[in-house]
Amino acid sequence: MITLYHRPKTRSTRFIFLLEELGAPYTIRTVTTRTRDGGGDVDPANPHPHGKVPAIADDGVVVFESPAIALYLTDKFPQNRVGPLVGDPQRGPYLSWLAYYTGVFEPAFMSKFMKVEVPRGTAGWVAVEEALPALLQRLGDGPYLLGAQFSAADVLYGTMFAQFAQSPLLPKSAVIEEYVRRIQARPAYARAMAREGG
Ligand SMILES: N[C@@H](CCC(=O)N[C@@H](CS)C(=O)NCC(=O)O)C(=O)O
Repeated sequence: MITLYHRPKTRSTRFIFLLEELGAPYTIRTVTTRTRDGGGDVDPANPHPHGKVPAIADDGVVVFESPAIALYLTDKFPQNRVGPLVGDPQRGPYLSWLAYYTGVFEPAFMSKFMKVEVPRGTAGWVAVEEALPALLQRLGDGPYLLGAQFSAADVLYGTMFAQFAQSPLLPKSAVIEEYVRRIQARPAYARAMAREGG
């Protein structure tokens, strides 16, 4: 049984969405975390090394970091084909876009938010002006990041785009708007919103 360590309206919400897509048995353990305004406490019940969410525990095996959790869950629950398995030609693109999410995409947006220039040749990520077109090209071909097949990569990027739809960090884009609509129209997304407790 999977336990999801969760705080409403955070990056852990998307894993309720993924677990619903997978049809996996799970329980939600709501925890506290430190917050942006300096409040909040690390919850001793949370096994994440920094007291962040998301984290999962699978009969005592702890997994943290969003791409790792996504991969762990889609490998463990392959029945609904939410992640290409070893041997599938889409496995390589799947792993790449999962890793890119926290290795490049989020840092690109965070650099922009913090008004930090991204030093070419030094930083492991790129400026958002370079990252976003790469994504939009994939999504323009769509309907999903891997083409016809919806995957857990779409859970990461789709929920991020949905969250920042109104942010000045994200340029207006019909491709993104349609992608977000497709993601939010999925029955599992509605079920997740009903369970997320925010
Ligand atoms: N790289 C992590 C980021 C996790 C993260 O920063 N989560 C935020 C909530 S959205 C958090 O728990 N913040 C509390 C803290 O920083 O202590 C992942 O993608 O899983």
